[in-house]
Amino acid sequence: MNMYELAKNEYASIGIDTEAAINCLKDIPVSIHCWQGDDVIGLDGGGALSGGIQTTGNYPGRARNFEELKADIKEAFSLMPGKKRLNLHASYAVLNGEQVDRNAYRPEHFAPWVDFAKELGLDGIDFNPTMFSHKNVKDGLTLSSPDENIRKFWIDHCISCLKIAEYFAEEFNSHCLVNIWIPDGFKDVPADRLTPRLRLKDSLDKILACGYDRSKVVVAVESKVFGIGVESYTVGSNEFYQNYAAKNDICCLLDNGHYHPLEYVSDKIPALLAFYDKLALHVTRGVRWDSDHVVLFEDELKEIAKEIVRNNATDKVMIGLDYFDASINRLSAWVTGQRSMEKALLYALLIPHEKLRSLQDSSAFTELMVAQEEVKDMPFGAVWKEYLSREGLKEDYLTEIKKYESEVLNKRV
Ligand code: RNT
Ligand code: ZN
Repeated sequence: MNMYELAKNEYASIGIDTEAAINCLKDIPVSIHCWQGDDVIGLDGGGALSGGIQTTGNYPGRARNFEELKADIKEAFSLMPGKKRLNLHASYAVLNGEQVDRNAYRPEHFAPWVDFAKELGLDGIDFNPTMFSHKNVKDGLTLSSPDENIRKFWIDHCISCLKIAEYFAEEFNSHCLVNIWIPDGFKDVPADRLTPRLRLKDSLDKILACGYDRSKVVVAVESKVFGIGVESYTVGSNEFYQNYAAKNDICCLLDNGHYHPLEYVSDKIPALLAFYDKLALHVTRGVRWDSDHVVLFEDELKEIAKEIVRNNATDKVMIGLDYFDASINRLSAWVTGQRSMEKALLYALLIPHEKLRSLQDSSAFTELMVAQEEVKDMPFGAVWKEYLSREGLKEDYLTEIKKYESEVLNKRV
């Protein structure tokens, strides 16, 4: 018997069907962010990265244009198992020299991305208005700015993004998630915490009132605890957006770097599933703060995956990735993070949740602790390797990436 057969038998002895787990995993879509490839710079010349987020490191080979970014995405995606979606920011518009600002972007500016995503056989495209790295981020504010013209510009940007999202949804016959994140906040103690939030609320109302097709486009709002340079106050806080989303029948997007380090998104997922049909994630890895390190196969990632799987929420939780590391090979960063997410989902699919749940419900906490520890010793690695091989992949991706580095990335000087 090979390793997989042995593992299959061992999992069967605890009531787990590894074939069913593998079949389920390959159909769970993961939305992969385009912005790991170019350090969140974008293609529209908006300006240096701003908004309290930062990419650090200077590893050679950053994609500097659309062609390079496409080539890197193609290479990286070819090493990722499972069903993939592409997550684009509006700043990745392909403008071909046209003088058009973000409040007037049109579907045609993203048609080359649609062609590319189809060429790669992707499941769909998700989208994000880009309300940072632009001259109209005035005094750090966008949708909550006291300047009406600034607010109007960003409202129009979001509305244009909703139209583009409808186009994506139609092209792929699959929903498009539009995630609204703004950097708005204050460095130091505010004199008024309410009015900026009322302005944000009004801006969101105006955006949602544009009449987008709710059967195609899913709108989410992403909260945050703080950003660099805006440490004292964030307009789009967790409470603000959760209430806004609930009252307006839209979605919350939870980025696990956006809470106090002792607050866990794995605990927030089931809290929201009690109230929402859908919710979205930005899976990241914060090291002491919202540092957006590459996602690794760690405890909190496993807990997040467990909450998705054991609550039968693989079609309710829209999984997206959000990290950017410029200190290591960017393709390796991409693949390592995506594979970690896939691993965590597989790990969660191989847990006897019903049995554990019944131990909890019968207050058999001694048995529950022992059983949960036993799961950790199961031959997970053999099932992971089998999944990769069925996806036409090997465990080793670094050899291929190093080859690409020497043949392609190192020539970008
Ligand atoms: C910033 C948010 C936001 C961005 C991306 C680029 O803290 O996490 O989601 O990282 O939109
Ligand atoms: Zn995020």
